[in-house]
Amino acid sequence: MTARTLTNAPALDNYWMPFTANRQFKAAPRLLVAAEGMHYTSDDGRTVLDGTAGLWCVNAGHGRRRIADRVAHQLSVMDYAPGFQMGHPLVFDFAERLAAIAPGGPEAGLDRVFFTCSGSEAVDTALKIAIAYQRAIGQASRTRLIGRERGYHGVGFGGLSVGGMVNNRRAFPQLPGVDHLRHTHDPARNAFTKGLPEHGAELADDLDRLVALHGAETIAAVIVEPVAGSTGVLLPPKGYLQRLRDACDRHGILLIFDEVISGFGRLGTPFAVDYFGVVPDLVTAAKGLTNGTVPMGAVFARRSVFDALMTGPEAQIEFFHGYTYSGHPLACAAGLATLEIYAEEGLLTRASQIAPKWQEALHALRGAPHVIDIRTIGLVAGIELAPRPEAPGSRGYDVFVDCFEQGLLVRVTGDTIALSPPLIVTPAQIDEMASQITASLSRVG
Ligand code: PXG
Ligand code: PLP
Repeated sequence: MTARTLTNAPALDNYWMPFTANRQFKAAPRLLVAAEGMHYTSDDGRTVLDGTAGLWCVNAGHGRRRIADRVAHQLSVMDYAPGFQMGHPLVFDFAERLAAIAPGGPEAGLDRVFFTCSGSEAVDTALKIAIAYQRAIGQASRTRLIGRERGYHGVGFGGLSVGGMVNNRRAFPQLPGVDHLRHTHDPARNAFTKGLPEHGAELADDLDRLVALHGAETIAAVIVEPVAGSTGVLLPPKGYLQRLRDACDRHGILLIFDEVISGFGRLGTPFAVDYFGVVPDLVTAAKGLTNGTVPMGAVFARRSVFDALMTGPEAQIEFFHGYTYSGHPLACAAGLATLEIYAEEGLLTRASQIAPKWQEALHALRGAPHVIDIRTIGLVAGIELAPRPEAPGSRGYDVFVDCFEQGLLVRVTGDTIALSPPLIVTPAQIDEMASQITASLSRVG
C-alpha cells in the first residue's frame, strides 16, 4: 500500500464520498493533486497514466491552457447571470456552436439545446421534455418511460428509475409507470467479437412486448445509451439501434439517446448518432461538453420537439423546468474553449484513426488470466473478468488498486475493467496500458 508521508495530508472524516466505499478508502486513500496531458500526479509524487479521462470526461486531456484562461477571464468579467427570464451572450453563442456540430448533422435537426449542470440533470430534463412534448401534441396519456436493463442514466429519481443497474436502484423507490427493455449482453454468442456484436438485433423488438403489455398510448419515450458505459461497456448488436428507432416510430414513442459518455468524440465520431447513423428525438450530453472542467450537461432536442412546445400565448413560460446554474457563464466559457480545441486538433474524429491500434492492443489480452470477454469501440474498452465465486467485484477492485499503484488509472465496474483514455492518447501509451493490465492480471489472483 502506498505510504502517505506528506505532512499536509488532509483530514478525511468530513467528506462523504460519492459512489465510494468510504471507510475502505479512508483507511488507504488514493489522492490526485495535479494533472497534465495524459497524466495525473498522486499526492505521493507518482505519475499516473490516465486510462479513463478522469471519469470519461477529460476528452482533450488535462491542463488545457485555453480553457483555464477563458474561464478565468469570464470569472473576472461576469461571475454569474440569472438564467430565468434573463440571458447572457455566451450561452447563446455556446448553443449555436453546439448546434453546428449537433448529433446527426443538419439533417437530423437536433439543434435546440437546453443546458443543465450534469448528465443526471440532462437525463431528467430529457424525460420531462418527452412527456411535455407528448402532452403538447395531444397525447397526454403518454407518460410512461421505458429504459433498459443494465442502463445507467445518472442518479436523479428519473434517471434512476429508467436505469437498470440493480445496486443503484434497490434501496430507493422508483418513478411509477416505468418499464425496461431487455439488455443486449450475450457473451455466450458474442464474446470476444471485434466490432459490433453479430447477435441480438432482435432484442429491440422487446419494445413491442412492452407496447403489448402497457399500450402504446401510455408510453412517452424510450431512453438507451447507444453504447452502455457504466455497466461495463456493452456495444449495441448490429442493426439493433435502427430496429429500436423503427419500433419507436411505429408506436409514436420518442427515442432518447443518452450520450453522456458516447458524445464528444469517444467513438471516433462527434456523437454516437453519427457513428450508427440512427437519429433519436433527444440526445443527452455532459462530461466532454466542457472537457470535464466546469460541470455542465445538455439536451439536444429535435426542432420539431421544441416547436411543438412553442405554442400557446407568447407571454407564457412554455416549459416549467430549469436550474439555477443552467447555462452558467463559466461553464459556457469552458465549453466554447473546449469546442475550439476539439475542432483545431480534430479530436472529435481522432478516435476513429487510432481505434484499429486500440482494438488490436486490447484484444491481445485475450488469454490473459481471468479474461472472459473483451469489447472495444472507438476509444472505449471493456475487459470483463471472471468474478471470484464468493466475492463478485473484488477481483475487479483488486486490479484497479494494483494498476493505480503501478501508475495506471483504470475504472472498474463490477469485474469489468473499463478504459476510456483522453482522445489524445498515443500508440505507445495504449501499449503501456495493455501491458500494465496484463501484468496486473497475473499478479491479482
Ligand atoms: N448518463 C450516462 C450514460 C452516464 O454515463 C450519466 C448519465 C450521469 O451523469 P452525471 O454527470 O450526473 O454523473 C452518466 C454518468 C463510470 C461512471 O465510471 C460513469 C458515469 C459517472 C461516473 C462514473 O462508470 N456516467
Ligand atoms: N432547493 C431550494 C430551496 C431552492 O431554492 C432551489 C433553487 O432555487 C433548489 C433547491 C434547486 O437548485 P438548483 O436550481 O441549483 O438545481
